[in-house]
Amino acid sequence: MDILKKFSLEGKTALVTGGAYGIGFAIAEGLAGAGAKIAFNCRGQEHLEKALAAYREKGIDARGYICDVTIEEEVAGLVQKIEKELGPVEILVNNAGIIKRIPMVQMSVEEFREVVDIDLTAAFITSKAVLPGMMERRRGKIINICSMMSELGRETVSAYAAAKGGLKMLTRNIASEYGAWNIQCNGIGPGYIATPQTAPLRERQADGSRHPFDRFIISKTPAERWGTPEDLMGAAVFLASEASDFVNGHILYVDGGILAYIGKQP
Ligand code: NAP
Ligand code: GCO
Repeated sequence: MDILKKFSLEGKTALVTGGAYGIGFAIAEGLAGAGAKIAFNCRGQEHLEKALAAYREKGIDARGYICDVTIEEEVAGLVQKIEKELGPVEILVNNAGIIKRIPMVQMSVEEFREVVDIDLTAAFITSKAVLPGMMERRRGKIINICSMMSELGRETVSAYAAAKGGLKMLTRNIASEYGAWNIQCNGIGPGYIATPQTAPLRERQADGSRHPFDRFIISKTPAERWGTPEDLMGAAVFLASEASDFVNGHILYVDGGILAYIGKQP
């Protein structure tokens, strides 16, 4: 048996939400490397154009669309366009997300709702848009990008942790409700990854020293480094491929060992 064929995504269409840069871009690149046709979305024309150029530089003929994943009508239109241009969405990666680092007692309800809307409700919206087609074809892959905060809390990220904890359970519920249609819904839980989203946590201090949070993460990670978006490619290809057909409702943590480690003695 050619076991590598189990990891092939040849001819399958993947939608990566928020795939203009960061983790989404790297996951899309990895899926393309395994043969998938790539569709991605973001909210801004400038990000879209930069992303299309970046995909072309990588030799990837990605299709990009402007779509806000919190707006059901926009998502419905996105899926229709992709199905028309690339074919049915067989792989959905719910990656789009934001974070607001604000102490809970200072956070407004609107700010809390915005984070939950994008990081959790949007995954419900996009999954609901692709599930009927997956059910009809009796196969499909949904991958939700969870987080360390699906398991752990920390100061200032109450909305984000609530959303990512909910996303873990939405993942398990989709797996439970649609497994009978040969649809697998799993999560990837990245550790601390060097992207624009975490740039504020890695900024050099005025004296040129590392950010205290940067030093903290290094001390909490057995790998003694931040992850890169590319570290997530293999997990994404695995969960998008036939190789994971009997894996369902699982959150695969790609965190350099943070969740296993008490942390280095100061
Ligand atoms: P990022 O660099 O901030 O990228 C986020 C992406 O989401 C951008 O492409 C952004 O595009 C898009 N986006 C945000 N809101 C959107 C909306 N309403 N509709 C459509 N697109 C939207 O973040 P990242 O670090 O790559 O993180 C990607 C995912 O991984 C997020 O879900 C994040 O929570 C999760 N994660 C990140 C880390 C980490 O350490 N970086 C670790 C664990 C999990 P536009 O702004 O142009 O729309
Ligand atoms: C933070 C970070 C984290 C990461 C990621 C960790 O402020 O703690 O942004 O939330 O983004 O989610 O897995």
